[in-house]
This record gives sequence, structure tokens and C-alpha cells, in this order.
Amino acid sequence: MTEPTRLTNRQVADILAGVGARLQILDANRFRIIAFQNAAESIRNLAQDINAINAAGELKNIPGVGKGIGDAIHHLLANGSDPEFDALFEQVPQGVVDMMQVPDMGPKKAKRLWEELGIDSVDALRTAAEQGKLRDLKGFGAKSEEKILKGIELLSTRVDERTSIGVARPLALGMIAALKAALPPETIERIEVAGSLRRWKETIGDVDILCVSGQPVLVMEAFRSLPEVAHIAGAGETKSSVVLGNGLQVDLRVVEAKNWGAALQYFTGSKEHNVAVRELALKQGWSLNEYGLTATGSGDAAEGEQRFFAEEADLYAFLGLEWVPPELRENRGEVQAARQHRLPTLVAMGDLQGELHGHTTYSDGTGSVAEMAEAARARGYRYWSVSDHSVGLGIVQGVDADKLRRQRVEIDAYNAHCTEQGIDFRLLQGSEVEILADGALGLSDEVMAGLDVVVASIHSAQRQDRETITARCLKAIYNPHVDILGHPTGRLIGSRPPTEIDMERVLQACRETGTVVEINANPARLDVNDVYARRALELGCKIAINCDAHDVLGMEIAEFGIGTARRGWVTAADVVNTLPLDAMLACLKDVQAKDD
Ligand code: DGT
Ligand code: CA
Ligand code: CA
Ligand code: ZN
Repeated sequence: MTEPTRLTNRQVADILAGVGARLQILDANRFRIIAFQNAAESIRNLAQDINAINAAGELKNIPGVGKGIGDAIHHLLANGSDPEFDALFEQVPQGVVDMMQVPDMGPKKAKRLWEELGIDSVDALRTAAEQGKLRDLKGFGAKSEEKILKGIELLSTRVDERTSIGVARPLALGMIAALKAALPPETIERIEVAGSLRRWKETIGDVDILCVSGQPVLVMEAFRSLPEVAHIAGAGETKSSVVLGNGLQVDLRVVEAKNWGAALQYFTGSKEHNVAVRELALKQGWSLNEYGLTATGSGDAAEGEQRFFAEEADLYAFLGLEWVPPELRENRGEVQAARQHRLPTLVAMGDLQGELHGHTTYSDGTGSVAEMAEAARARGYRYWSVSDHSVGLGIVQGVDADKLRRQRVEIDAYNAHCTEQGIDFRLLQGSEVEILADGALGLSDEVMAGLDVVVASIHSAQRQDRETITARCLKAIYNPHVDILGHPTGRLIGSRPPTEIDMERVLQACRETGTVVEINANPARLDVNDVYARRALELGCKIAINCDAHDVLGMEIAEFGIGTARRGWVTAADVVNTLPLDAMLACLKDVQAKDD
């Protein structure tokens, strides 16, 4: 007998989600549906290998996995398939499940279209709508056909349910600028993004914008007429929702100036933070909503008495809280810290003195050494480290000892030019050394010893199991020449899950050896993420925030690294590249001490 193929976490999650979707279409018990959905989500986000958990008999300890589903997963992993699941997949075609992805198309509608008209794919749905065949169905009309076609069009341009902050932020800021430009001056008194975007979450469900204006109707009309708008999902006098060409929804609300503080607080969220603040207000005898505070009568103020706040900070102050930076508003201890007036002073864009990870034409970058240096200088940086890929990275032609020698000449020449001109800037020579599959490095110790900064990263064999990839990474961390661990989990948000690496052990080894942990600012990576960054600090690690730029515009994404760092409670003192050059270099691994 042949062994069944080993299922990955993602495959198991996909199967469970597929079962959940089919149960939805078949109108099964609601709790059973939710159980499958929760188990799928939980396994999708799991760091450990599900097969290992199964082998240890610990499936039931996975959050969201109960006894019933645990047993089913056990059989699934043992046999590679499950007869009951197979029957469900056979009964309801994947195409019908896919139809539920079309906006406004719930399981009930999908089921009726499938059963009554035999429509069993998104393509068949499009054809039927185009041919006007849906209107024959009770409850469907020409309008719903139009809506469905619009929805399918949006679906095809939509990559993921959530949008990368790297995409959403420039879009939102561009719309705000265009809105201001489209209206007579001073029509808009204040305007700001709220929601997850203001909190710098790595992905955005929808964009929330708030503004103050004496002419809300005018603002609403201008907003809905912006060129980016593909579909108007809601049009009110003070609130509109639009969907952009890429499927991203944007909500705009107009509020009164006297309510601005409370509204901005409310719509910035997170929901969890707001619940905590609202509970605190209640204890003080006030109920909190998006307009302000209303006395409940349980405190000193008379029941029904209202308080409005033009500024958010005034609201927080009224409740005895320090103003909480939006990035911290996740109910991760910030409310208590704000009460005790011990919120950290978070790292900010202006703190960065330089960067320690970026590429040039010596590997896969498109800017020359001098062009990248000029871009760094234009940002006000005092140093920038050239860290091209080492050999060992498959498709990319990396640098070897020979190429590094030639590059050093170029770097020295640029630095000599700076000295001559009295320019306070220094190019450093580094490398992004490949951590090979067995933990060996893409450059010899001798060559690395001659470099100013060494970043070590993994780009290949990322599917190794937890033990193997962790041991591989630890080997690099314990190398005395490795200064920084680059994008430690290897994830690409929305397209590649993190490796199975044991970050707890990795971070402990970084602390022990003085290896700096990178926050890679690329919005597709944001690696380490906010949670690991905070854990790194707790363990006593140092952080570097790097753009990993591959062209001259590649340094403009630094703000996403800063946003992630701030969400991880990172202060300037925790970040090595906020230090002046000499102090920064002194902070990197002390090779001398290591060799003793
Ligand atoms: P997203 O859009 O999924 O990336 O995340 P958010 O945080 O932007 O969430 P969203 O757009 O649903 O709502 C924006 C903010 O409005 C949210 O962070 C808190 C507030 N909010 C929305 N719905 C509720 C609610 O039911 N209760 C409370 N307390 N706040 C809410
Ligand atoms: Ca939102
Ligand atoms: Ca929203
Ligand atoms: Zn890189």
C-alpha cells in the first residue's frame, strides 16, 4: 500500500472551509457550520505542523477544534481523505461554493440558482445574467442581474478579502487629496482616515474616512464621483460607501465639529479597544458613543447630561487616560498603561538615521550603488548599507568575494567623495547572506569578517519542518559575523504563509547572541510582525527597521515598518538604526568578544 500524501496545514484548512461552505449551502445546523469555519481559520493561522500535533495526540488543544472535528482531522491525516467530506464535495460542486464569493450572493441564493437553474459556476452565472435568464426566478429581476454582473467584475480584480496596507493607504490618501481638490476651498474643515488604516494594521478590511464640513451633501456627491469609484454601495446625506476598482470599500462619514473627538475615537477602533474604553467610562458614570459621553446617573453628573469633545485627546483626558496612539489601540494593555500614564514614546519616522538592508545592481536591485546612496541621502539618512544577495540564492545572481571586492572600491570612492564635499553620510558595505538549506551561509566567515554589516535571511527551502528550519536559522544566528536576522518568518502577506519556524527559540537566540531582529518594512512582508516585535523587546532583543529597497523609490515604504514597530510598542531606543553611525556600529555583534 502506498502512504497517503501528507496534508499541509493549508490543505487541511481548505478542506475544512470547503466542508463549512457546503454545509452552508445545504442549510445545515448553524453551529456545525461555524465549527468548521472556526477550525479552518485556526489551522490556517497555526505555526506548528498539524501532522506533528496529530502525532502528539493534541489536535483537541488547537483553539476552535473540538472533539468531533478533531477526530475527523485525525482520520483525514491518516488516510489522506475522509468519505463523509468526499461525499459533500461530490454533492456540491466547487463552482457553487465559488458563487458565494460574489458580493450579495449568500448560500441561499447560490443554492436556488444551482437547484432551480442548474447554474454551477461563476462563469455560468455570468452567462445566465448576461442572457437575462435570472429574472425568471422568483425574487430576481433585471436589477439583480446587473448587480451580479458588477459583483463578478469586482471579484475578478479582487486578490484577497483584505487589502494590503501598502495598497490601501496610498489609495485612501489619494482620494482624500482628490476630494479636497474637487471642492471649493474650506468646504472640508477636517478630514482623516480612521479604522484599521489609522491603526496601521497590515491588512485593511475597508477604509474609514471621517470629515467635518458645513456642506455634507456637496462632500458626499464629490466623494461618490471620484474616478477610482467603481460601484456605489451606499449613498446617504452624511455617509457614503463606495467600492473601488480593486474591490476595496471606502466609507466616508461627515460629522459635526463638536463631535469630532468622539467620532474619531469611535471609528478608529479597534472594537476591542473601544469596548475597554467604554467599560471604563461606564464605571465613571458615562456611556460613550460616537457623539460623546452621556451621564448614566450613576456618577456625579445628572442623568442625560452630555459632554462633547472636539479633540480626541480631550475625551481620553476626561476619562483619566493619556492619549493613546492609534497603533496601540488593540486592547493589548494600552488602556491600563494610559491610566497609569506610562505609555511608551513610540519610534517615529524622523528617528531613523539610516538603513542596514538594501540592494543594488550588484544583485537584483535596479539602482547603482551611487544612485541608492543619493536616494538615502535625499531622505536625510546618515548611512545606508549596501547588502546585496550573496551567492546561493538560485535565480538571483548573487555577490561572491570577487564581486564584493569590486563593489568595495565603488563604495570607498563614494565615501571619499562625501568626505571631500563635507557631506555627513557614509555608505556601508554589507551583504544579505543566504542561509542555505543546511544552515551554512552563502559567504565564508573570512569574507563576512570584512563586511560592515551582515544580514542573514532565508529565501529557499521554506517548507522545511519546524525543527529543521529552526535549527537552520539558529546556526546562522550563532555565527559571530551575522549581525541581523532578515525578514525572519519569510511570509508574503496574502500569498505565502510564514515558515514553520519556532520564533520563540529564534528570538531567545537573538537576545543571547546580540543578533538584531529585522522589521522588514516592505508592506508585503512586515516581517517580523507587530506581535513578534513586541515579544522581541520583552526578551531584550534589538530591532532594525529596513526597507530592503531594490530601487531608488524602495525607501519610501519605511513608514510601513515604522507603523508595524509602533504597533509592537517599539521605542526609538529599541531600534539600532535610530543611532548615529558609530554608536550603531558599536551596537552590532562584537566579533572580537565572540572570538575570545
Ligand atoms: P477592518 O475594516 O476590518 O480592517 O477593521 P476596522 O477596525 O477598520 O473595522 P470597521 O471598519 O468594521 O470599523 C471601524 C471602527 O468602527 C472599528 O475599529 C470600531 C468601530 N466600530 C465599528 N463597528 C463597531 C461596533 O459594533 N461596536 C464598536 N464598539 N465599535 C465599532
Ligand atoms: Ca475599516
Ligand atoms: Ca468600515
Ligand atoms: Zn533583501
